[in-house]
Amino acid sequence: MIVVHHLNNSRSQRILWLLEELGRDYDIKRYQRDPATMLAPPALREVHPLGKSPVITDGDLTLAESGAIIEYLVERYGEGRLAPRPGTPERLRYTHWMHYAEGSAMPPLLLQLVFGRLDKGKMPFFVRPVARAIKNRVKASFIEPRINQNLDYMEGELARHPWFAGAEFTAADIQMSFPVEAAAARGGLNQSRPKLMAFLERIHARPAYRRAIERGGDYALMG
Ligand SMILES: N[C@@H](CCC(=O)N[C@@H](CS)C(=O)NCC(=O)O)C(=O)O
Repeated sequence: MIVVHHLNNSRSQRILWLLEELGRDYDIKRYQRDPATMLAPPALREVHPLGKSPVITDGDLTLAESGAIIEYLVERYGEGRLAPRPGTPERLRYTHWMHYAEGSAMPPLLLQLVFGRLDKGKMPFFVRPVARAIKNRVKASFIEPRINQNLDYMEGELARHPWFAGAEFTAADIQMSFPVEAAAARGGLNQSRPKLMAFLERIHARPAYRRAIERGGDYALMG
């Protein structure tokens, strides 16, 4: 049986969604973030040394990293679904987005989250204005331009075809859902980028997406 080690409000929601799309049976083992630090509990390190979510176990296999998990599940259980045929331009785009999601789109969104909290923690009162000034400067000069560059790129690609890999919905759209949702939550994505907003509407309307939310529980994006 496939077990998804699922942290609340996290990337592992994508794995539940994929398994629902594939119609596979699976179990969920739940972990809760520390409410103060938002970090995963130490119990996740007993499953995998990185202690992050998602991780799946499937028989003797333990696998971490969303992109690797998605590729494994599609290859092992997809029966040709949710991935374009190898050797096609669509397949190359599928591979591109599968890596781009975590390799390029997520890092500035994570920095946005970290710097957003820079002036919120405990600190002497006279340090707070300095922390706020550093935060605003890094956000304006480094983080936000990179988020916008990524959003412009994604918007442009979705203007060429409805899904990230081409005309058909694939597992690359599941992998890309997290950065697009994170950008809507904290990266300034709004109706000024209508293709990305339409993408969000279409994925949220998918029955498998909704079933995954029902099984997974709360899903408000953090990082
Ligand atoms: N690139 C990894 C990122 C994994 C990751 O950072 N997961 C977050 C949840 S969205 C996590 O476990 N955070 C808790 C922590 O770092 O303790 C993937 O896509 O699987």
